[in-house]
Amino acid sequence: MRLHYAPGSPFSRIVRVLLRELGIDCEEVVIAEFPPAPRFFATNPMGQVPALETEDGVRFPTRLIVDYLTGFPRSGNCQLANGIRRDPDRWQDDQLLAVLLLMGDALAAIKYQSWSGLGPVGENLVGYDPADRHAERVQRTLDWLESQATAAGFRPDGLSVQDVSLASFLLWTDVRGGFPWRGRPRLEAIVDACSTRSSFTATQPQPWP
Ligand SMILES: N[C@@H](CCC(=O)N[C@@H](CS)C(=O)NCC(=O)O)C(=O)O
Repeated sequence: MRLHYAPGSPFSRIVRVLLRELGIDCEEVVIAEFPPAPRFFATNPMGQVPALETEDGVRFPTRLIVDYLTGFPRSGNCQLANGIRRDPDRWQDDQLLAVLLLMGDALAAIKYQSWSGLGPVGENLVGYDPADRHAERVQRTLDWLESQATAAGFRPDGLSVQDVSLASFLLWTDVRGGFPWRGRPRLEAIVDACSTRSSFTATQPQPWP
């Protein structure tokens, strides 16, 4: 298996953390230029990382990679909760992960709109600023996530993919100019606990250039 990743990418970090928590051997290919060069569209037509080359094809986006990796047999000392759902009927665990990944997309959209430095190019026909809408979406989502979590995580049976995703996104905002997510004690406890794990310290985003 070969993972294409960018060192700063929070989506890539989710996958890299899971590989380490699950003890899965995988070659990691760093993509240094950002955005990935045009030739990368041949690997992922979205031109995005992460992308995981596997025996039967290239897996992307992040959700499909997570599905694949969480299906691997786990070693005895693995602390990651089994699978994405704690039981097959619990669709709410799937929903949590889906919403977390959408929140990551919204956070990235806010940051890139700001970093691009681009302003209005015409009349505003929708009557709102998409970045403001994304920011409100993220704030409401964080409130909802706080209501779904405990200080020990989103699941009672161990570190979950949902915990890893939350921490990857929020720690990324902390080193990329910030986003006001703190003040939610359960989310803070989850992120702080994740940040000290060896899987997280080994995959820290590179310093801001
Ligand atoms: N929805 C995608 C998001 C992946 C994503 O946004 N990747 C970023 C890096 S964090 C990227 O490759 N951006 C380059 C681009 O959009 O051109 C997923 O779940 O994998």
